[in-house]
Amino acid sequence: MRKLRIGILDLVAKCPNRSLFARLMNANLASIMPQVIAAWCEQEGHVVTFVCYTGLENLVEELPDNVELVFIGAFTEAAQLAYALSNLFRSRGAITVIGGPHARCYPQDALKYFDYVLGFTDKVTIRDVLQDCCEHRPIGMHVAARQQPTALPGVRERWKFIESTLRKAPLKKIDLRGLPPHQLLQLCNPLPQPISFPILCGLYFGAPWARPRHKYSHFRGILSSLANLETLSQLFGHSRA
Ligand code: B12
Repeated sequence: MRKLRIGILDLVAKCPNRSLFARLMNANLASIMPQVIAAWCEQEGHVVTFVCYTGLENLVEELPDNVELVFIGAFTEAAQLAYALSNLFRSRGAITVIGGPHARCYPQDALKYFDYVLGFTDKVTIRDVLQDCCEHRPIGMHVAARQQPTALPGVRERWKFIESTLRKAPLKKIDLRGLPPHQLLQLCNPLPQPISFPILCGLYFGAPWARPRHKYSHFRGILSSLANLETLSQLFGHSRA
């Protein structure tokens, strides 16, 4: 397979927003799947540029002009922005893919604006898109795995992409660095954590709400949590000790 230049956009915001709330909070709403897809694309040998759009970035400048394939993750709130971006990248010669809540809820609408619309997405789905990677216009191609992925890359594999998003989240950054590993574990307990719950869950557990109901999944989940925690304690805990 030829090496592709890939752009991945996680649309947390639907438009520019420089409010204090957006600066402090928006990066906490980042999704896990764009990071997962970035890691899978790199594992397939492609070159990835990853951007979590929180409303502060200049989107036109953030992705290189010459990306050949663009993945966009969007809620329906940001669907209009996603469609406009798809149009822009297509006009520059790129192939575009949408995934996430909007693509799951309204695939028929999204198909009018994207080459690929993804439902459930696992590594095989991504590999299929990477191998096909061609125009599907005027109506895109709907691609979906039969079920949710049974495993997701952990913190170590996703770290490059997590880190670029963490830099945009001043509150959470303080949370993480001040805490020893056993408190990190408590934070990972899926109880309400007003500021850092969503991204912490994604970060440590690989989105526990997304785990498949499988007889070994709990055990596997614990193992992967421990691996993620070990990585995090290496990254944060030991440097403080
Ligand atoms: C956890 C959660 C949150 C968390 C984390 C959100 C996040 N950024 O990840 C928090 C609390 C922050 C949140 C906030 C909101 N949420 Co919410 N949330 C959920 C919930 C419960 C689970 C989603 C999840 O992470 N699943 C785990 C992942 C791994 O699985 P998945 O979502 O099914 O995704 C699969 C595919 O869609 C695909 N995929 C997912 N993302 C991407 C990205 C790309 C690029 C690709 C190719 C594929 C892909 O791969 C996955 C594996 O198969 C869902 C309800 C549900 N049960 O699905 C609602 C849900 C997604 N949320 C919803 C809404 C409306 C919101 C808010 C807009 C609410 C609000 N008014 O503020 C905000 C928006 C936040 C933002 N801008 O980012 C709606 C979305 C509806 C829509 N059409 O957009 C849902 C469906 C709930 C509902 N039924 O109304 N949410």
